[in-house]
Amino acid sequence: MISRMPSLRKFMTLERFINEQERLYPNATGNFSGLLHDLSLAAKLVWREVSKAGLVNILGTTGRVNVSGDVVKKLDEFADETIYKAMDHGGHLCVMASEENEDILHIPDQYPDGKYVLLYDPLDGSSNIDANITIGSIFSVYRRISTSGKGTLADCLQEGYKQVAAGYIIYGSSTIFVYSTGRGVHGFTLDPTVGEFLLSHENIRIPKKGRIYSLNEGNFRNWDESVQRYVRYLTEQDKSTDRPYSLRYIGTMVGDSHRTLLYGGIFSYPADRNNPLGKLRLMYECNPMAFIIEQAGGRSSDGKQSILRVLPTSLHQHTPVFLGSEEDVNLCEEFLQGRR
Ligand code: FBP
Repeated sequence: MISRMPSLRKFMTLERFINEQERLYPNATGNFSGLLHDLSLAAKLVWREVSKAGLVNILGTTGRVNVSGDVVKKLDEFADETIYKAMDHGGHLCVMASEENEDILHIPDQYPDGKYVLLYDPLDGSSNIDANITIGSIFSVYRRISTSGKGTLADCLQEGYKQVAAGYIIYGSSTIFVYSTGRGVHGFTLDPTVGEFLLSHENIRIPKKGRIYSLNEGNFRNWDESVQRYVRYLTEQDKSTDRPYSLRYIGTMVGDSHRTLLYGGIFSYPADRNNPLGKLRLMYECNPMAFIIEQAGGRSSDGKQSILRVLPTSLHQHTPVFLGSEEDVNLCEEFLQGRR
């Protein structure tokens, strides 16, 4: 007898979930699902290299420097090529852009151009790779705005609220594929024994308020006075407002944002004297993470407005970023905007 017990949910693979979501759209062509399927394969291929990084000659640097002046790690390069190759032939995309490449990445002529655009950070948290600390990959999907043929820079430079999907893969104690298509945020944990992402976190909701703040406090002296005053406020003693908050900082945006999504609180990389526009990239890091956090009931901000409303002007532009629980980001904005 087939039991109807809820435990059957645990056999919900990412593949099956994507197909079931597609059935909710009667006019769906399968293109979008195909794109997400290819992304999940790319994630498994990157996970395979990441999980044995210490054993194969893939730690260390390539000696190259990317467009943002970061030294390119071998695993960065591997992940970049792997995601590009997994995504270039499915006929779902008309153009891609990667944090590791200065210009947009065209679809090879032998493959058809599709109606979607993919932006990705192949490996987030590069400074943590060789120390075997949590790292991740981040992706962001838009519909093309150009009509046909090869995609363009304009297809890539769309505001974050126009994303049709976004997500990340976190390579930590376990590997989790977290994404949203605008219908809630869901997480799938990789079961290496069957090579499948299985539903483990359905419809994630971020707590309204947290007790954790996450930023590189080593930059304190270089911050604007309003940011200093906000962080000082979080570290004062006052039980009635859950202060002092606890400081947690991995130095990998995916890891710090994932913890913030589950536990609440705030993650931030403010502007400072060394990074007057912040350090993190709008298109590859901040837009997709802001989409996830806002879909889960949280908030994002560049200090003035939602990250998703920031007008992109260049592929590799940076932005100050504050994201997390609604009440925490609201409070942070009060300090940043001098209302407190
Ligand atoms: P990349 O590794 O993709 O370049 O990402 C930048 C990043 O590592 C983020 O993941 C992280 O939040 C931040 O930089 C850490 O910066 P810092 O070392 O200055 O605190």
